[in-house]
Amino acid sequence: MNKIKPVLTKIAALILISVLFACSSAGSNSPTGTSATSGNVSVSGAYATMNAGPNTAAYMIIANSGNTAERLVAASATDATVATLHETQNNNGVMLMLPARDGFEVPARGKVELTPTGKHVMLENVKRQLKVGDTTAIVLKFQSGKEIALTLPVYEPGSHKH
Ligand SMILES: [Cu+2]
Repeated sequence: MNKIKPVLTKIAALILISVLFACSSAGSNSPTGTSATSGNVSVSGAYATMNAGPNTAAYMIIANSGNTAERLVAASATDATVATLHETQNNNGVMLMLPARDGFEVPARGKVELTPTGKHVMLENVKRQLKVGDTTAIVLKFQSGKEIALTLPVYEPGSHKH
């Protein structure tokens, strides 16, 4: 029993590696994220990442085709207790996540990108384990009153960079 175990572990590792390769090659052909539009505001490339602990985050590009700025001021998430707007900042080499109290401005005829190293929608106290292949729903709320609902695909952290 004890002698056979390392061999089985090795085989399991080889299977795991081939599964990972299969996933990553499939991933490169699949569309990255979901999109939705409300009037002059459109969201593209939206996705969430798997939660290792109680929290995870959602990332996307928000574009504004209008002549006045829009502002993302709040979000809600079906699978999280709260969804907050956060910004990761590099403070002398220490990465800090700070609440974005004024939300995120989407400039007139411009866009804002929510990325793993910057602005993001933090999903706090996620109520279930989000796995690759799952989806999770969020709603973005803008100062103008617009709301955009998104069904986000769940990706592995770091697997989809813009
Ligand atoms: Cu955060």
